[in-house]
Amino acid sequence: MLVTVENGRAIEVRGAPDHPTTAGTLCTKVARYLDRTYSPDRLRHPMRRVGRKGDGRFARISWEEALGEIALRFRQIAESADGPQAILPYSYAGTMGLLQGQSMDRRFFHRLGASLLDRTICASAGKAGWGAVVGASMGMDVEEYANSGLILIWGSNPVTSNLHFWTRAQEAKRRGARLVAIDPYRSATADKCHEHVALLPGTDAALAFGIMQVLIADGLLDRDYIDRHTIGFDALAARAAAWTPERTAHTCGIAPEQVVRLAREYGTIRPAAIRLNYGLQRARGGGNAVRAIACLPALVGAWRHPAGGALLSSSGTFPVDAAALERPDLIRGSPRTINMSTIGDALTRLADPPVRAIYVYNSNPVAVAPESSRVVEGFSREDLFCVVHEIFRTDTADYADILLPATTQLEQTDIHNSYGHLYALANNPAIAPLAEALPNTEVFRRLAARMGFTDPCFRESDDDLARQAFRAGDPRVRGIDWDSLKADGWRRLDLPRPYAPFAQGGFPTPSGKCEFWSARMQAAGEDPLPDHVPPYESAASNPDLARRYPLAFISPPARNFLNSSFANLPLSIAEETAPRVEIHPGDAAARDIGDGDSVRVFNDRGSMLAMARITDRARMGVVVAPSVWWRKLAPGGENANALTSQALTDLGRAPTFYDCLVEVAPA
Ligand SMILES: Nc1nc2c(c(=O)[nH]1)N[C@H]1C(S)=C(S)[C@@H](COP(=O)(O)OP(=O)(O)OC[C@H]3O[C@@H](n4cnc5c(=O)[nH]c(N)nc54)[C@H](O)[C@@H]3O)O[C@H]1N2
Ligand SMILES: Nc1nc2c(c(=O)[nH]1)N[C@H]1C(S)=C(S)[C@@H](COP(=O)(O)OP(=O)(O)OC[C@H]3O[C@@H](n4cnc5c(=O)[nH]c(N)nc54)[C@H](O)[C@@H]3O)O[C@H]1N2
Ligand SMILES: [Mo]
Repeated sequence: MLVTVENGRAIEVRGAPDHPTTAGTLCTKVARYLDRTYSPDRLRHPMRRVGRKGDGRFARISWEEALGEIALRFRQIAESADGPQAILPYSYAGTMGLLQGQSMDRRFFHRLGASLLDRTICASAGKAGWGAVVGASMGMDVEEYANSGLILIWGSNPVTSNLHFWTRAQEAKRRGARLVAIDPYRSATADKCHEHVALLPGTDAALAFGIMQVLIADGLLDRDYIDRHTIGFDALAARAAAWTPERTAHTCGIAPEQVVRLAREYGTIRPAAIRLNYGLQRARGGGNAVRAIACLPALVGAWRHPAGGALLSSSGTFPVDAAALERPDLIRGSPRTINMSTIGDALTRLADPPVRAIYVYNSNPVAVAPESSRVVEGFSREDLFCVVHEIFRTDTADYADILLPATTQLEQTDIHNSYGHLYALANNPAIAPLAEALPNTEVFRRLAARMGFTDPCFRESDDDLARQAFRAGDPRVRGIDWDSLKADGWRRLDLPRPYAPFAQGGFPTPSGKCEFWSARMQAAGEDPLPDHVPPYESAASNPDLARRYPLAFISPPARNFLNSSFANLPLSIAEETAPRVEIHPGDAAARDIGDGDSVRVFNDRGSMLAMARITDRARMGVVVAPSVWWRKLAPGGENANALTSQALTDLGRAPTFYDCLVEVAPA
């Protein structure tokens, strides 16, 4: 992103035209970054709560007072019988920069002996499933999709959430490639594909096995690749044999012919690429679904070609030196780990000792974490000392005892890896921090000093930290040093071009092969093979619940929001109009719901109000609520997470946002 500055004020942001992946284009939401940065709603100085928790009434204090109070309370808790693990950090995707996201903050909480946070809220099910088969978060170079012959866009809505991949997919389409979307919802992406496979949520592993069954039955395998570069083919084939097109189609709620056609295309069109993404791993069987899909490219030898194979995340291609940035060696004692995805339960019932202080930064859990009623109950505890470091007064900020102002990306230094492309990036500050806002690294530096943490690592500057971000000596970062990165902005990892990571095998697994059958999983007490793990909540897996709540509810990202970020900007809200729930004409008629009606969406966990949009984009039996709205800006004061549950995925301890049954009624 290039920023034009005049007299100290940023006046324009645009994509860097010479950056190969993004090529001059900012996505819809980030193109509004100036509105965000200069919003009149920015937090400008530290504040202390004056009203009741949740009221959002605050009075200005100085940084000295704010840090003094935090240090005092942390010290009191650390010295109490509960000890420092009664303190919990809570952070995720506000910025995913390596400095502002995972450096001085981690060092601080490690040295303090605070509870560790299991950061599972987005991607850990898919990461575990992919890792079991492929070994690391690596895959195709996103730029190569332009040369693919077939692209399966699986559990992914790139028009909304992955624009720079979508550019490549369109380029491939212009060159004659076939595009298939696999998604319960006819998203803006599915609309533009040649075929849309509208399977039921949480049935992706069944579809992957159905494809395997046809590939095997029709002899569409790359036997040579399988023999040389994989483990466990016979066992996998035995499991796939049960997934006939009929059984697969029945489980997925699609036609058997569609399964057969998809498999034959996948087995014959070259190069065949899969862009799987995180939408498909937000159901109970999400880990195993990714695991089953990760087997497909090896079965047909798709990895042989740079434009074949698959990509979930490229983050594991970057040799990030987490040990240097985060300093786990500083950890005091052996603190427990708390899963961020079940923060509602952690704050209200499960934790012993109880969580007595929480420090939230880079996250808005009151809006984004599942089962809001529990999350709100937890944050409402008068005995919970709550610090929130934020750019805006979010739903979570309303519950803060101490509220601290944060800088935006334009005002801070950072170094980034990526989970989509292969370039390391420098984030140079374009403008000075607004008012009294401070970056995360600086706040933790100052807090460390207040707490008397004397290790020199707490005095390192952002430049010092950035120099340690990647493992020096790793060939992939050859030629990438912080000073030249700062000057150039970005640089591709030192990888061959074209990049075909597994053309000759060499998978980063213990065996060096693609592991259909995994000894590691077996040793961990898991199934050594992938399997279809049905949803917690679906008509097939829980018919009793489905009688009361017959509709599957999914709440994927709205185009104009970034999770709950940007969801307070007037322009972004205007584009999204209002919280809406898309419902099939048949489901709407059965409930006497008209287009534009106000409806209540509800289950045993809670309810939200939304505007009904009647459309066959939602398949029968599935309703779709683009998210994540701020609760306090939504009519009724609830968002989609009033409905979602804290149940976790099969692998990776991740949330099951899209595994959720509801009913809809006129409000
Ligand atoms: N505009 C915008 N862009 C974003 C974000 C945002 O909030 N807004 N968020 C960013 C972040 S943090 C992430 S993790 C990514 C998320 O982006 P993606 O990884 O693309 O994931 P989702 O958007 O959650 O879901 C993608 C598609 O999966 C579908 N889906 C839901 N359930 C299932 C299922 O069981 N099976 C299958 N096959 N499909 C299913 C949804 O209908 C949706 O169209 O996007 C990033 N980009
Ligand atoms: N129902 C439903 N729930 C979901 C999802 C969904 O699809 N449906 N998506 C899930 C996914 S994929 C994810 S990744 C999570 C994301 O959830 P979060 O990680 O909570 O992401 P955001 O909602 O964007 O909130 C990030 C907050 O960090 C603040 N912030 C930004 N930069 C900085 C900074 O430099 N310093 C500090 N201190 N603060 C900063 C922003 O102002 C923002 O309020 O939500 C999950 N929740
Ligand atoms: Mo995410």
